[in-house]
Amino acid sequence: MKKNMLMATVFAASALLSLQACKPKNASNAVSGDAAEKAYVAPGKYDAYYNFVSGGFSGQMSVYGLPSGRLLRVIPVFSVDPEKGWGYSEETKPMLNTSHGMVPWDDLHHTELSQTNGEIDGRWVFGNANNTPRVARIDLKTFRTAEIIELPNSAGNHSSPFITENTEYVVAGTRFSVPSDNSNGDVGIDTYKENFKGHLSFIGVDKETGKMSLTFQIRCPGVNFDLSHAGKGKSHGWFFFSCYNTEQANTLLEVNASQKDKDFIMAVNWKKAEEYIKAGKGKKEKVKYAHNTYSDETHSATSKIMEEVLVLDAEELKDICYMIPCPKSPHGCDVDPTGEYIVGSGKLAALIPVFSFDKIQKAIADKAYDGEYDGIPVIKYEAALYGEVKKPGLGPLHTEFDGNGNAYTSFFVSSEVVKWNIKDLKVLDRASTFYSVGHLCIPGGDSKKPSPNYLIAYNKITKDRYLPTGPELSQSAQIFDISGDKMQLILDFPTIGEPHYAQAAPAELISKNQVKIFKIAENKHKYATKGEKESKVVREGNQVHVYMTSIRSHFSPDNIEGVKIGDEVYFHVTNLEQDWDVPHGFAVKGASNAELLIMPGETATLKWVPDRVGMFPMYCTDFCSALHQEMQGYVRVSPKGSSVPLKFSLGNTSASAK
Ligand code: RUQ
Ligand code: CUA
Repeated sequence: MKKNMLMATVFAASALLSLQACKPKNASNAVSGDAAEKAYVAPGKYDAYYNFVSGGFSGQMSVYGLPSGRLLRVIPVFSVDPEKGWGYSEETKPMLNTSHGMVPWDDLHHTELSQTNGEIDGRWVFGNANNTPRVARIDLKTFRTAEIIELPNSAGNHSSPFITENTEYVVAGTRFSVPSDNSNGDVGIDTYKENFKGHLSFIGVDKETGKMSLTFQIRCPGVNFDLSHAGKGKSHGWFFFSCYNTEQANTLLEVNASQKDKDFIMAVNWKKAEEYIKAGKGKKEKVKYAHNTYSDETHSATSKIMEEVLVLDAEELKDICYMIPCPKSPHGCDVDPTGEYIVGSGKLAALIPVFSFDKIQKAIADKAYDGEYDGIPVIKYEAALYGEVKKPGLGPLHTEFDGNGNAYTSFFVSSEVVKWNIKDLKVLDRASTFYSVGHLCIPGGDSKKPSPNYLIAYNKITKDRYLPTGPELSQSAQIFDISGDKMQLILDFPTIGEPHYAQAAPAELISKNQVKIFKIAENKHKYATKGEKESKVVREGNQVHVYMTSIRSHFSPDNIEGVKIGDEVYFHVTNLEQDWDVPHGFAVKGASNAELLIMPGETATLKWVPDRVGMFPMYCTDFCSALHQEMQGYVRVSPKGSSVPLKFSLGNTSASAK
């Protein structure tokens, strides 16, 4: 009997959610005449914005130009990338180190650009790893991942990497609550309510260098933290997190975590938390997490295992966290440019609640509470609520803002974007997406100063939108012109991986700071070879170090003999070029690592363990000049114990050819 009821609920829930791909009407004529012109960027012309798009299960971040939708770059972050040697070169392997050892893949959901005074400053972009909890910082001078920090006490770092208005902190809330790392994790899964905790991590960011450090964590009740955003302006000093599974279920969450009419948005007073840290209220706990940094001077990464974290307990310190009831399984949690309005998007709700920061403050002062949730005060819904947007659509997920008093919310189930006015909560416009839309992006849309020309919708399921490509079809982004009263679809473009959140910044903010080459004179790599004359091959026991240079169009040396079975060969290749956009590549037959792609002035190392006797060609993989195809050489491998002496040369014509 009980089982039947359970199954009935399962069917009801899945019936609702399988409405996931309703095909909008008028799909074919949704684009009007002048659309192409609006998205057109002529050959040789630049786009107006950089768009940083999360790659989801690709673990990378991709960069597109807006409004053209042209793909400019894929930045390797948490996943190995053979194209760029990321995670394969000896220099970059430490970047993917974790307390579990090397984890060569992750699931990157959100991108967040650094801010100064609540405005995008074009210095760094952050990304989160949703599987093995990590946060990465990408340097926008080089478009390379500069730092990755792992998060202890966490599992599934989803509500991350959201930042405060001066990039004081990058914040990360755990999606899965788990027993804390220094407690016994070998407990029954059904002891969720007693043993599972949710942790929020506050990662400090150095103002000058961007260097991250895990400043403190807040221990919270066991729930699933889903998304978050920082307060800004008047609400600077606060953070807001959506939570689901406040039922604290440990199985069949589809049903068991959809029981309550309302879950919560948790408001966190992080300035207060800082005071408690200063007052010594944090407890040091033994944990283990990796902190990896990449240096543009040594062109190498180092990984350090950290062993301690400062933890504040939200239940003990009653005035840092407050729960605000929010219908129903909230996902997105977005703060408008003024910092006054906090929008919660309940995946199963038929309305959008808008909370008021002023009212939340008053409710706290008046203690307008509805009891506690696991020791955290619960503010009365009405006491925090500014108002509700009625009948906006089905399955609201995320909201962005245009800075002109309007909000745009995505609806997964009804496949549309809905524009509404924040003050009077009236729906102003709706536009179909093709099909199930997730995140939205307006350039600067979560800052104090959006630039509201375009809105991009990132869609999950594209069905018949593009030419079919077997069982898996491309995910899709769609650009809407939002400069007028009505949203106008102007372009579809396919994306890499599965896009979740994305952000965009005016192009000139970033393009003016680009590093074009690394100065060879400043190369501090241990194995750098700064001129062809210094190139050499050195044996140290069974290790053979090749100090190699590359320049159009040869390697030095390009003939190597005397390598034997049992040797480990390290090719340390320095690219001697000092011109923009002249990388050289390097590959050797049979290597179990990917190629190297070496930028001008940089040194990179390929480790190769030859497995058989014979002749092994090596070559440049990047078409660098008219004689690129000639950029090649040989390594001779002899048997173990052979007496062939170690020899290396460039331009020596052999005896037989004379
Ligand atoms: S998610 S589609 Cu940010 Cu991972 Cu909402
Ligand atoms: Cu160097 Cu091709």
